[in-house]
Amino acid sequence: MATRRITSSLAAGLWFLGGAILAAPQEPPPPASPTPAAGAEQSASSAPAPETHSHGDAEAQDRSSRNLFQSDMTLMLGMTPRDPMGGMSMPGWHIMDMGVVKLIYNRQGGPSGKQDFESLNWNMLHAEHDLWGGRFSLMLMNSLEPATMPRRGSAELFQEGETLDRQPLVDTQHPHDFFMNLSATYRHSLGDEGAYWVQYAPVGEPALGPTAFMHRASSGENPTAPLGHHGQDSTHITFGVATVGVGWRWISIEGSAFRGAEPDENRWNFESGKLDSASGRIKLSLPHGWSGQVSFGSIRDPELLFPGVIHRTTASIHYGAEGDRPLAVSLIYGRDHDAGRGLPSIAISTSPEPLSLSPVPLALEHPNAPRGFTEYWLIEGAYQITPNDQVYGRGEYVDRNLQLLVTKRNPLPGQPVGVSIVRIKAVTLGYFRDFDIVQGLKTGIGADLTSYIYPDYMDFIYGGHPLSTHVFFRFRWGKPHGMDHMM
Ligand SMILES: [Cu+2]
Repeated sequence: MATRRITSSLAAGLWFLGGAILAAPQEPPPPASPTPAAGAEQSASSAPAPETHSHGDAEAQDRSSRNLFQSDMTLMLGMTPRDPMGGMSMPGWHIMDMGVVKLIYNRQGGPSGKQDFESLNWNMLHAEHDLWGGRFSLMLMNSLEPATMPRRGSAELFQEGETLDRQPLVDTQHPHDFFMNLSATYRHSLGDEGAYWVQYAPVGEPALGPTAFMHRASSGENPTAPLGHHGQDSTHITFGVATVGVGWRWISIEGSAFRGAEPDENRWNFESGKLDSASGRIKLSLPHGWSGQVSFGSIRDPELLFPGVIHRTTASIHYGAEGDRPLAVSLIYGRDHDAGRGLPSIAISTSPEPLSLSPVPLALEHPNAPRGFTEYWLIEGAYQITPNDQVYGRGEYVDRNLQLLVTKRNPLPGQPVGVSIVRIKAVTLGYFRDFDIVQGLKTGIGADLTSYIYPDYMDFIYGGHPLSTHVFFRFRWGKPHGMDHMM
């Protein structure tokens, strides 16, 4: 099993690399404004980045040589008041390809921990063209994680969310779907400092939550999904999203209609259904690298096992989110409020079918019981000490359903369940080192360690002081359009 995964991980690398090589000659021409040469990604460049003119030479040089990677699609697609492309005209099609493969040894500590070799990976293909005085973009993002991760996903102590074989995933981060994004976006400027945008995505991200962890500069090279993923940014893979947004100078307002269900167990397929959920977001983009957002979503039946409407509220503050600085930090809060206020979302006795034939083993109590809501706090940061050395870290404080953590499975219909919420703290520290081996491919190696704090009565299931670790190689290629000065 593990050997097969290593083989498919390597195959994933080759497959993506093929894409990278194909896309390489199609790098966009440099914008008219002076930016460092594309090859200056991590080496000091003498040409200052355009937005650093007002700062000292030393700072400009520092920024162009030490900056963090981000792959925020809203920036790439121009879903921002100011155009990161700087109004550069593109009469033809411009195609950009970028991606990441991480080959990981993952060892989660304690009696509930597992160990595995796995690969986390994605590739993004982005094409854009001028249209009707604005810009039209197509985005395709894929991941081979359904083949390169264990079937249940990546072992991660205290992680919950989604299912396998109709049982909840516990201590496991689900693999991402093969289709992570497929979207069409139209952006039109309103004067020099404003814009509106519309997007339709058979697979995409509604205007809800912060930039997903894997695209954030503040995540650095951290290969792990936050424990609060399912209360903050889990809607980043949503099958069916329509979004409109408008922004002026430092503020933008966006709204989305989308399908609430989280991806199902088949990670290769395309899912469809009614756009039954809605969200709204206000984003601020402040001077000196600061940004933030608040958003609210009403999500219908996100979790298969716990039907019902979830009201999600998120708020976040970010520094260095554009990946144009050596330091990026995010503080994120998420809250999932159960519209049923934690009461059983479906009474077993109302099921029309005999229980054994019921398509879903219905939970007696929602994981949000008994308070009716769960909360998720996160602080994370990454710092580029030198152009080739990075430290990253994350601290989390999250609500978890105790019964799931203890039994690792869903209660059987009719079985009494404990409904206590337990608060878990987790802290991760990691270090990453880049090597320049192959031109055009960024290679490096990293490792991290995670430690946890939880109530003593859980020692029997998690042990005294579990420590979890990742050791990994990373390959990365390409960079987003219009961000040559940032990468
Ligand atoms: Cu995810």
